[in-house]
Parts: sequence; C-alpha cells; structure tokens
Amino acid sequence: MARLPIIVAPDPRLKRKCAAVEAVDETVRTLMDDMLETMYAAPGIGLAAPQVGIASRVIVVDIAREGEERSPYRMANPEVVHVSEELASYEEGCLSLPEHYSEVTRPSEATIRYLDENNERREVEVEGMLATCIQHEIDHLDGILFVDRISRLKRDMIIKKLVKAKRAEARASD
Ligand code: GNR
Ligand code: NI
Repeated sequence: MARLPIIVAPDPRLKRKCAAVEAVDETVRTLMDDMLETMYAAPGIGLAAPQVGIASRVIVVDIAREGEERSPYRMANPEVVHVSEELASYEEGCLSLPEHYSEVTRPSEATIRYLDENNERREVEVEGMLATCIQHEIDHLDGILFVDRISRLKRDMIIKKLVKAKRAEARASD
C-alpha cells in the first residue's frame, strides 16, 4: 500500500469529469487500497480518485469514528439512482480545501449503484453522514467541490484564501 499526495484547490485536475472504469481489476483494487490508506492517514472520511490526480470514477468512504471498527466502502462507477425529497444540511469539509468548512444541503437519503472491489454490481441505500459523504465524493468525479454548492460570496472567500496560501508556500520553498 502507498500513501498518495492529495491535490489542493484551485487546480484544474479537480475540475475534470472523470472516466468510468471498464472493470475493477488488480490496478483499480490497488488504487482503492492506496486511496484508503491516504484517507485514513489524512484523516478523512472519504476520498475520490481525482483528489490524488487520477481521472477515474473511483471513490472510497469510511465514516467509522476513531476507535470504532473500520467499515470501508470501495466503489467504482458510483451512480445516484434515487434520492429522497427530504434534505439535510451538514457542515462539510474537504481534503482538497484544507481548513475550510461550510454547511451544504443535499438529499438526506440516496440509493447508490456501483461496482465493488470484486467487480460485482451492488446497490446500497444510505442516509445521514454516509449519504452526504458519498454524494460529496461522486461530485468530485464530476469536477464539483462542496464550495460549488454554497453562496458565491463564501466560495470566492475560500478560494481566495487557498490561492494566498499556495503563493505563500511557493515563496517559502523558493
Ligand atoms: O474528510 C472529509 N470529511 C467530510 C465531512 C463532511 C462532508 C464530507 C466530507 S468528505 C471529506 C474528505 C474529502 O475531501 N473527500 O472528498
Ligand atoms: Ni472532498
């Protein structure tokens, strides 16, 4: 297993629409495991392939708390096939928008169809934090960040701060 560097916004690699995988083979399985290792180390509760520079429709999620037993999902080509009318708001964060958080409203329940690590077709019904997290990860596969779902004022403020932080870092490593 390997830990992969996580891309921080703004970056064009976070804005691409990712391609479906043809099948979950050994290469995709290794990517899923590397992404899980990267996510646990961060730490985070989800990670999408574009965040580690891979433009493929692969996500991993584990919302278990520290000390609880791990319960990872490995998903290829995840699709939202049904959402509830009911909405829920959560304070979201993103490893590609470090140290920025904002309330995002999304459907509170969703049905997700995907290929698992054995290339088997599966469907799960999810709710609560898990539903929020999976929708956040699927957004990444379409080049969408949580800041694209909040007010422009808040989005511009966050992006401005990230650009500033990148400039400061570039100067520091000169
Ligand atoms: O670690 C993460 N926490 C989180 C909190 C609320 C809603 C979504 C998330 S996902 C995020 C990790 C990440 O950036 N995944 O793409
Ligand atoms: Ni994210």
